[in-house]
Amino acid sequence: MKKLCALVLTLILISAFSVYASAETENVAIGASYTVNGIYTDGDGKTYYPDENGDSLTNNVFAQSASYSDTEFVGLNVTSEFTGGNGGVSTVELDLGKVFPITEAVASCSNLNSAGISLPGDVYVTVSADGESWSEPIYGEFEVDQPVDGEVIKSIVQINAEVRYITFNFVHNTNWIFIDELQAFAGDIDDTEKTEGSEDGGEQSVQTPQTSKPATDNSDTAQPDTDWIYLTGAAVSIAALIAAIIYRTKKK
Ligand SMILES: [Ca+2]
Repeated sequence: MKKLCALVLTLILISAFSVYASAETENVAIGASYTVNGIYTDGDGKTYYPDENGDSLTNNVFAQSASYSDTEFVGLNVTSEFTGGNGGVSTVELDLGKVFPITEAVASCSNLNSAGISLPGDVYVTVSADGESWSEPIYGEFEVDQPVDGEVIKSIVQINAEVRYITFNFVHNTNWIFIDELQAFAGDIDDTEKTEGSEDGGEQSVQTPQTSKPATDNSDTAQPDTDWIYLTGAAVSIAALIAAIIYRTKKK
């Protein structure tokens, strides 16, 4: 009987911590390679607010403030050769190195209107597992409804797909967009979309998330779900520990 109880308690603890572990997400974009399209070069070949070391966007370092003088920022300009020829949309092509179950992608942007730097009018991504078959655009939402001038603001894009390549598209409101970090979080993907789309024949390795730009604020939905899983796991663990203590106390 004692062994059975110990076994049951062990299984409860293992399952609880498994739930906790699976609820975690990890930024798998750290150190990933990327290509920036939209850095401005003038007629003399001088570049402005460049990506000095070619790693600013995935070095897991964030700017200290929204100031354009912080070298963590890469400046994207609407009059750059690429962006001017791309309808006023700068892009960053991110390669994660291999396929991951990506829950969401995040772009960190300066909001410094006094210096002519504004948040993108829109941030949207397209994603691919193989670099050939791409999703429809998936739009992000800023982390706050009313971004404060002078702060760095994140745009969060819900992905929920198996992807390796993520192309961020930044639609310019004004001349300048400044980005200091891009993130891609891997974790348990919500496969609701996959289930609904299973009638397509299942040939495509990339799910095609709905092109959506929700008017309502759904940006917090994923995080509370994760929190509830974590809290449930923690509660089960605590209950199992208390039960073990009571059991041992009674045995004495
Ligand atoms: Ca950075």
